Amino acid sequence: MFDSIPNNVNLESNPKLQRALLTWQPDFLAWWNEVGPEGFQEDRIFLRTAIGVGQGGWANYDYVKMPDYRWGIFLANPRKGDTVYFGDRIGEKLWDAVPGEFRKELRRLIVTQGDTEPASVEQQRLLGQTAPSLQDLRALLQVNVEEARHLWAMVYLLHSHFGADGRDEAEQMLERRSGHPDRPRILEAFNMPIRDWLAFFCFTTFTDRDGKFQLASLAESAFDPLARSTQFMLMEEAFHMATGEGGVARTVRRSGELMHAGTDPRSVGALPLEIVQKYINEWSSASYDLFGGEDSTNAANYFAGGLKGRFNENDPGKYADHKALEESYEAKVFQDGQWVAKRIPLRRAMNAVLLDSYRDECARIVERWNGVLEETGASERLTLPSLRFNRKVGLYSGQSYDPQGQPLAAGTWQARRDEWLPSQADRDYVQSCMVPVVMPGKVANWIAPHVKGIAGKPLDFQYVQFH
Ligand code: BYC
Repeated sequence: MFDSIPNNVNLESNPKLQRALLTWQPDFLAWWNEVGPEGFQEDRIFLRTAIGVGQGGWANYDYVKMPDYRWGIFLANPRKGDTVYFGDRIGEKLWDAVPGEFRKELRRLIVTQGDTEPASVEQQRLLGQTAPSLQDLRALLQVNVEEARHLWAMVYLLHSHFGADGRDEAEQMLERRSGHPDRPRILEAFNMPIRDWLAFFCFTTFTDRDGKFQLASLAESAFDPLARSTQFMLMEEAFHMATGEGGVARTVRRSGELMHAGTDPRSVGALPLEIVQKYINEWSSASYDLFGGEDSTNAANYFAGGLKGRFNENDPGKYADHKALEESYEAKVFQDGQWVAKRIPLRRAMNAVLLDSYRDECARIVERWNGVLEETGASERLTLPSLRFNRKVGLYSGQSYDPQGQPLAAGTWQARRDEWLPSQADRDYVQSCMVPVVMPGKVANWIAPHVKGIAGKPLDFQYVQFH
């Protein structure tokens, strides 16, 4: 079996770990068959498979049936230094094993991270049925097998460093289900349904990008196996985010071109920009919540312990103070009818600091979508909602704000909700546009074509060979 799990963690020499993974693997495959992508399991998909960190490239492309995908376990190359560089333990040697005092916290971080991976596969399981092109179908299935590999990456850490507890957690990872009333996934955005491709593209833009920022901050961890696992995962994450950004860009290109020509997108089964805007509002705000509270003792403890750093914590010149004990973070909240400045000691504000970096990047993406609209000649523009909009977690969750971040009087939210977030009618309309297109090189009417194929292949390449 271990020939079939590509790895650079010396799996062959660790019989105990082999036994643990051998017990878990059939359950993983049963999970994949039950709630993985529906249909297509017998088809040959042109997929990227991670193969290592060697000089010949880290992945290869070939046709593979998804159940035969070789879900591997990889650590990125060692970091330059070998000591902890933030928090209270600066200068200590990086840890190869879990220190007893951080066992609970590290387990929790790894379980929370790991839980999102199968969750996203479950959320996306029906989308293959309505893919707007063969290349999009391939992209979806690529994202799905790689999220499943990320589950393997976290399960490897649980099995190799957390004993019986880790094995239990790995099993539970396969038992929770996205949106299940009794056994939901841990974080809320991973219980929201993704029923159409506009939601998929927004999810991969905004929610996968939370993944990027969380993985990047775990890649700073003093616990070296976690840091190097998440570093490797980031290489795959780039394609997922590009799928989202490119998908929304193609959607608004199509709508913008129609509008510029004087055609209402609805009249030809394409997507009006106001619906696109509502989806952006929904998925960006749900993803803001994924950063946790702006004022968080958990975050302070993670930073102090060296478990989770800031984005690019170790980049030269980025942060002058890696202890973060002196400074504070200021947030403005609306309380009792007025704006109040709230000062948070910096360590407790680490979620807010990470969220700010994330939002800056999201704002740049929305600007690129606006660049596409400009190219089409359409005058409409998209916006990114304020960090206060539609929050269920953190400082802004107790009061309603509009997308510009202005407070709303009691009762206004319910009355105006459908102006800002998709209504049932909006979702039904988007669903009605989702017609599958599987002819190579062809694309559904609501979205512009790709401009480039995958791995140098032409646009009309047979990305999926149906059985
Ligand atoms: N939903 O101290 P607080 C990805 C809980 S995405 C539900 O404010 P903390 C991917 C929290 O657990 C990246 N509950 O926040 C993307 C805590 O519970 P307790 C996933 C929430 O702990 C696409 C309480 O509220 N990775 O990879 O500092 C496809 C107070 O929490 C939520 C990670 O998240 C929520 N949104 O930060 C596939 C990294 N937010 O203590 C994959 C690991 C908070 O009261 N996780 N709570 O029981 C973490 O670093 C942290 O757990 C969080 C929360 C950033 C999520």
